[in-house]
This record gives sequence, structure tokens and C-alpha cells, in this order.
Amino acid sequence: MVEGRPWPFTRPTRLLEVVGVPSSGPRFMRLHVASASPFARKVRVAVRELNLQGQVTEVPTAVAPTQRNVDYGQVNPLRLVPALVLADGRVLPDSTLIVQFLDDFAGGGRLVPSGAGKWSVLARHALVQGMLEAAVSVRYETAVRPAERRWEGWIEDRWSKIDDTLQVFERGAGELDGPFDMAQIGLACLLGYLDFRFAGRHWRDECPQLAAWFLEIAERPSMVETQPNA
Ligand SMILES: N[C@@H](CCC(=O)N[C@@H](CS)C(=O)NCC(=O)O)C(=O)O
Repeated sequence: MVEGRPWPFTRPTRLLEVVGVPSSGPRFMRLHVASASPFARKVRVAVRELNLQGQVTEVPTAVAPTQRNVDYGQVNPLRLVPALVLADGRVLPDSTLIVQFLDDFAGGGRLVPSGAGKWSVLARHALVQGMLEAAVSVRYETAVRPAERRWEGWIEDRWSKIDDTLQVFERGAGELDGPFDMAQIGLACLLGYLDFRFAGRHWRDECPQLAAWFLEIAERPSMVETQPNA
């Protein structure tokens, strides 16, 4: 755990005052989220899978490239969601870090195994994280960047990374029979994000095994309760 260790972040009090979240009580961790963010969804799903809803309050937070949220910058200077604020004001600023912290907090070894399977989960999760970053950057390139400055070759390059990496999971889809770990959670959030933002990509056409897996996974309460809606 983090108690007593040096910490690089100062106490973020101002935003919490602004949004009026109580500073005590059972829900003592604050999770900054945005409904559309697949990174935030990864953590929101993890909170539910670990049964930590009673300890975590979700704080909807407005973030977007070029729209500087000065208040949130006091919590996370990168102004990215998610970020987890602990009861004493310390901040964990990244989805992968937060999921690993929450897994430890809940006893450890459920979303990231501590034994031999650890590196397999972390490696698969790193591939998923790369796909998430590529998909979100395509979203920004197409929805935020002015049309006259758009670079189609760059967008296509991101898509080819996503398509090639999805095929790695499609060919190894048998591994998805295992527990709903951090890699699987990330993959489910990625597929949900493709449906949400890029319905025209039809990823299921090339990934029938992943499509069958996702059909079942999408029914889990943690996935249903965290559907993007903005
Ligand atoms: N590596 C970060 C990435 C988080 C991220 O990129 N979040 C996006 C939302 S999907 C964001 O906050 N974007 C705001 C911006 O780029 O200004 C993580 O895993 O948490």
C-alpha cells in the first residue's frame, strides 16, 4: 500500500470544494470519470468487479483536448481522466495504475494475478492499452482537429495497428476463457468504445470469436452499468 511513502502530488482540495463531494463518509475515494472515456470505464468496471462501489464516489469531470479545465488541473496536471483521489488527497493519475491499486486494496490477485500469470495479463493489457490509445487518438483526430488539418494517412495507420492487434486476440481468443482480469476488462472496454464511437468499422466481421466473447461479457452488470452515454 501507499501509506508512509513519498508521493509526487500535492493535495487537490479546490476541485473537491467546487464539486461539493463530501470529504468523509464511507465513499472515501473519489474517481474522476467521463462517461465516454474507455480508460475511465476500465476503472469503473474494475470497481464493480471488486465490489468497491461502497468506497468509491464517481465524479463526472469535463476533459477535452484544447479545453483547459483549470480546476481539474489541480487534481491531475495532465487533465486526463480517470484519476483516483484517496482520502488524504493523494492522487493516482492513470487507469492501469488505478486498477492495480484497487486490486491490491481489495486483497490482491483478482484482476492482476500475483503468480505466474501476472506477466501474461500485463502483456495482454499493454496491447489493449495501445489499442485504446490509438482509438482515442483517432477520435480526437476526426472529431476535434479541424477538418482541413486532418491527416488521413495517420488515421489509417492507427486503424491498421488496432486491426492487427485485434487479430492477435482473435487468434488467441481461447485465452479469453479465463477470469475477467485487467486485460479482459480493457478489451471489453475497447470493443464497447469501437461500437460507441466507430459503429461503421464493423469489427465483428473480421473477429467472430471476439464478437461471441463480447456478446456474453457485455451482459455482466459491471459492463451494463458503465455503458457510455455521452
Ligand atoms: N494513459 C491514460 C489515458 C487517459 C486518457 O487519455 N483519457 C482521455 C479520455 S478517454 C482524456 O482525459 N482526454 C482529455 C485530453 O486529452 O485532454 C490512462 O490510461 O488513464
